[in-house]
Amino acid sequence: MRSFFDPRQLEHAPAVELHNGGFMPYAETTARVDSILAAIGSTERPDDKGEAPLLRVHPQAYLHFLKTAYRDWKAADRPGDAFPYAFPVARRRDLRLDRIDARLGRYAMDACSPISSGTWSAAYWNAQTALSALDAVLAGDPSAFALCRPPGHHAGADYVGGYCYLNTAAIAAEAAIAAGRKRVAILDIDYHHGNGTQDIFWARGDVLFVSIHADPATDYPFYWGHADELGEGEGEGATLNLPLPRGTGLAEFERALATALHRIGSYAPDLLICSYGADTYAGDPISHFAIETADYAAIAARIAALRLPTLIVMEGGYAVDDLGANVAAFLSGF
Ligand code: OKP
Ligand code: ZN
Repeated sequence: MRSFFDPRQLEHAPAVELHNGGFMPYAETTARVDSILAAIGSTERPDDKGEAPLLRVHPQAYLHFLKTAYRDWKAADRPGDAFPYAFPVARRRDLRLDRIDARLGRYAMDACSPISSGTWSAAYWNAQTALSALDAVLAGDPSAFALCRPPGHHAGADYVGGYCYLNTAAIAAEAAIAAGRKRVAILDIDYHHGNGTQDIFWARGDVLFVSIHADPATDYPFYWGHADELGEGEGEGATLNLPLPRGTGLAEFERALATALHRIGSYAPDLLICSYGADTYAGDPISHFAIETADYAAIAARIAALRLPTLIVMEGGYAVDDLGANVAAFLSGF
């Protein structure tokens, strides 16, 4: 399988995150990439397709914010990386936001996604990586792997969140539609619900969003991913959430996967995008499922049995020492 990655994705390296009331070392480290690269062998550099494919998902004002936030933070004489602290939860409208603090909160859903000096460059090349892997699939490869880092699935059209800045799966889905594909299915099997992807396609009937994740009653992102979220308007019924309890192992995961794959099969998409997180792993330091390394090959083989052209986009996975083996096992199942 062809795999894609750009070293500029490593330029995003925040020092700390706000976690359970204190600043802790940032869990979404560049060492994650080293682990994956060592296990999967060579990758190809993506082409540069510019900002047009990003703008199919994210507004220009949001991209401008991502490009300028760190510079503006430093211009305000702030230490470290840029963090938001005030959020317009009741109503968001077009206000002139002169303070960097106001802009940070306007374009964020949480305080888990600091902006560091290389965040824009990393997110930009991250998106290009997804787009070049998509090209391989559109050109006829049965599957391709985009080593996306930072992850993307918590980022909405105009908000950062959960270590995510640009929604790589959504950017790839829109690029596939622009290239003539009529129906795209996204299967998100990261431990955390992909709230950003769900939001972006909430009212869309041409993109099916199916997610298996930890029950938001116990786990981040809390406010999305409940079973009663079904989409709206044209998108009503094109969202399927399958929350599972902490402690879930392969057997229960595969029951949910069967439901997910059945729905995707009946939708009959032209393309499948799999948002793959290896944080369902038993040894993951921030998550609570019990999937083992070898299980990822079995899970992937079931997905591959759909026989759909499949783009695999990397999302989370924080057990750095075992991450490469988990990703390699998953890719081997295809
Ligand atoms: C990203 B992905 C605050 C605790 C919450 C956010 C988890 C983001 C996971 N620091 N952490 O879905 O793997
Ligand atoms: Zn996750």
